[in-house]
Amino acid sequence: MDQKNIRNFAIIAHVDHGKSTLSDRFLEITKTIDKTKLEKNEQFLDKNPISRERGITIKLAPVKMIYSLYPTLYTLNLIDTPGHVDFSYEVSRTLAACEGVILLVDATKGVQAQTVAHLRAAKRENLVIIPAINKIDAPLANVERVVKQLEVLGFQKEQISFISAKTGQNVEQLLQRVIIEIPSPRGNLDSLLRALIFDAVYDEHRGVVAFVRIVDGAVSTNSAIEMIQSKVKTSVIDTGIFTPMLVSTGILSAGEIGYIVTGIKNIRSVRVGETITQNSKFKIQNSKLSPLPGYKTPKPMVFFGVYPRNSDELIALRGAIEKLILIDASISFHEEYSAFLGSGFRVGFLGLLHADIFKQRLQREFDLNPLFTMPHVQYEFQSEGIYKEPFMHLSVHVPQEYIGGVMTVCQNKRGVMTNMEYQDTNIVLDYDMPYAMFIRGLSPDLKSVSAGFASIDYELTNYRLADLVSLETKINEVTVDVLSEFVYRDEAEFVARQKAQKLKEALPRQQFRQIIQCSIGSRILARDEIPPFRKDVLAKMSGGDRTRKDKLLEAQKKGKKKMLGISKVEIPQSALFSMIES
Ligand SMILES: Nc1nc2c(ncn2[C@@H]2O[C@H](COP(=O)(O)OP(=O)(O)OP(=O)(O)O)[C@@H](O)[C@H]2O)c(=O)[nH]1
Ligand SMILES: [Mg+2]
Repeated sequence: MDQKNIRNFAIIAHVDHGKSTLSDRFLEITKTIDKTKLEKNEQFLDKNPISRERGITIKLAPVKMIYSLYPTLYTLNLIDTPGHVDFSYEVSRTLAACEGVILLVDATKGVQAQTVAHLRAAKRENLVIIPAINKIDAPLANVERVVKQLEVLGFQKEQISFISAKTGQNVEQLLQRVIIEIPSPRGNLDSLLRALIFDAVYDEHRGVVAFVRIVDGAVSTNSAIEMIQSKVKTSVIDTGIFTPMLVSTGILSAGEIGYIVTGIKNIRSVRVGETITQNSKFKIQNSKLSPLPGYKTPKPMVFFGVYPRNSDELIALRGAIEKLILIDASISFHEEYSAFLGSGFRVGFLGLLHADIFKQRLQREFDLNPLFTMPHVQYEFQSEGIYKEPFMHLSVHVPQEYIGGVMTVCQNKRGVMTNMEYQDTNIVLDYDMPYAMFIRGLSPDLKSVSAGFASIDYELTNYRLADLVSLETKINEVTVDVLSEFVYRDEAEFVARQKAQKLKEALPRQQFRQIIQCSIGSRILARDEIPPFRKDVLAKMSGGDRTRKDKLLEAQKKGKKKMLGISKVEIPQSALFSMIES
């Protein structure tokens, strides 16, 4: 295919603004997928069952379409992207594979945080941007307001397409704009292969399948290839295009988007952002080849302890995690041990949604329901008692009427406002805030004070000193490792009291007294106790002399003491789980 008849583009937007639905219409117009099939499977490119069920895209999805704009037949490579902030990195890598984007804005919601964030990223890549307002059919559509918001972002009304991805209104004209306005790729067909890996999936039988944009040269089945940075070498098992199913073509050349089956067994050695080149006698030239600009590798930010509820499920759990990290290189994990829960794993995710999806996959695909401990972020240990925590730059987009609530929430979450800007009827508030606020309810709190209208975007900035203390929970002087955590010093007392109280409610009585303590080092912040069952040793004695009674009581006391002294603290599993899981 002549490069000048190729267009590589993505649809970007805030979550739920209609990207996947618009993709459906494009698939229909280009007859890539049969209309009846599309009717049965809305958001056709969301192949993942969890995606389908939640109505949310979690993975970018490329598809090749053929469209005739008289008198030419064009190849349109479309990449549908996820909108949720947890998966923003999927958007950034998509952009590097394209020459242009459709920026979609929901007419009922207007410009939201990811609209602005993705627009900024597309501008950074110097892409052609086609703005489109979607859902003009919706009763709540406020097209004029959204036009104003787009004008604030630098677009002119004349540039904007007004569409309904649902009814198909004006969608074909939008597709034609892609051909007319987005430039064709300009790779060098005759030079050495350079292919940018923008995604990778794992196939149990064929190893890692790299999703690539061929920048220069060509690649074919059986070619010897090499990754420029990792130096990993292999031979191409198969190569082809997305229909969106993988269909072999045996060759891909400059300007095209497709896949390369590498046979490599470890997804971590096929890094997204890597450049693939030829591995051949051209070695000398190879070494002069510059790698293509890669992407930021996503870093796990939220960590959970993941423990089998039953120790005989440990092996199955390890196997499942190993399989899942094979297909998702952004998850980190290592083994860990808890005196109370036994062997388990520490698993790191991009965010809470990412973790939630992982949890669901364990259940669905592996029939496993392990215990997830309280989430935490990674702290940097500086020196004795001195810690740093990750900070972010947070932008909150919200209609003016909810500004008060948003400011209160952000203040309570240790946010420091750095900027406030009016964008038509919307306000954008910028904050410096600890990233850990995401695991302390930031998103739901913002939603609840804004009737669901607040939307957020964040960028990690740096690690900053944090006044953190390690709050330990002890039962009868034994530290319960899985209940200990880092808390801010000024919240420690409150958290300690809450914890002790909750534990008191969760623990059943025992034969012995149970003393609950929450402390920082030797300083006890909260103390509670659960009295023992009182075995009524005297009940069966009628009368009897005083000394005998005393003797018995003494014996019982000793028994208790013994219990206290020697018995290991045993917490019933259900009680401990209920403490951890909430
Ligand atoms: N009324 C109306 N609803 C639409 C239109 N386009 C999409 N929707 C609805 O909006 C919801 C979200 O659509 P999706 O296509 O899944 O949105 P998305 O942008 O792909 O969402 P994420 O991938 O999760 O970010 C669905 O319920 C669609 O049916 C439209 O033009 N009009
Ligand atoms: Mg989608």
